[in-house]
Amino acid sequence: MELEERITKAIFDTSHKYFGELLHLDVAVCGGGPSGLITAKYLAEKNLNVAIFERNLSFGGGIWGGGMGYPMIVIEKPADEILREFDIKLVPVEGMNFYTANSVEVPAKLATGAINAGAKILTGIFVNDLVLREGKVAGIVINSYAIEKANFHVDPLALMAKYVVDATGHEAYVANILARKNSEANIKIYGEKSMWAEEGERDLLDNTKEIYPGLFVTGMAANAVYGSYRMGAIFGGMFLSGKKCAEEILKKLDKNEKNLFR
Ligand code: 48H
Repeated sequence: MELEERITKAIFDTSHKYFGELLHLDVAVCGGGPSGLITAKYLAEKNLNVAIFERNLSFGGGIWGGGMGYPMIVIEKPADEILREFDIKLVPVEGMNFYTANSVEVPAKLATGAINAGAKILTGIFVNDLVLREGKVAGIVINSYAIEKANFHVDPLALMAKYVVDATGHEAYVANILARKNSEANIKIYGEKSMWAEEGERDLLDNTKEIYPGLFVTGMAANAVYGSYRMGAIFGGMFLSGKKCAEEILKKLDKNEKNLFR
């Protein structure tokens, strides 16, 4: 066999196995920004089969650019505790209840944490729809983002999941799809408001929840669904929201397993 052939075969064979493991996920996380990476880490470390689907070729969402291109983000307490778990360096800001962190180090280490915990990250994959079963979200519909961008009529593929997380940021893409295509779901999307950092950060935790059986929202998507404020380059809420989302899913999984064996 020529080397070229062996390279192709190695990629085909391993990809076949890799995709095979995604056919029935415990949790499908849509979007690989901070909230999605954190949700995935805390779920994967409980030995769940978790994958993140990110349309871009890189994960990290809105962190890389820091604040208007200055390579720093702000993290307020108590979210710093989460960053310490990912070994991210924090610089205290004098007289303030917050820290700065480097906007390149943060996404790199969040992704490392999620991958080391066992989560898979698929990039270049666009979540374009949901699978529904009897009033519950039961999976995601995916396509190559390159195909979507080229506007080719190529049918997507579907993956089943016990829970789906909308971590698509400002667009709340997945929740919007559910609302727009399925009027019987009766989901109202309020849309994000202008900037009010304190209120936006505060609301984020309350807004992080299951919005429809099987579908959770986290991060900016949660505020977009429930009509709360944007907050600029302060990210503590995103980290806390990602962790809360994982905890809520764990509670539900725990309850369902108990019901199963009752
Ligand atoms: C696959 C998709 C799809 C899709 C989108 O924007 P993000 O960083 O989102 P969060 O909520 O984790 O963090 C928000 C934060 O970055 C932010 O924007 C803040 C704090 N803004 C405040 C302000 O005032 O502006 O990441 C979402 C990710 C991105 O990487 C998208 O490419 C991806 O989701 N994505 N991936 N399928 N349909 N839609």
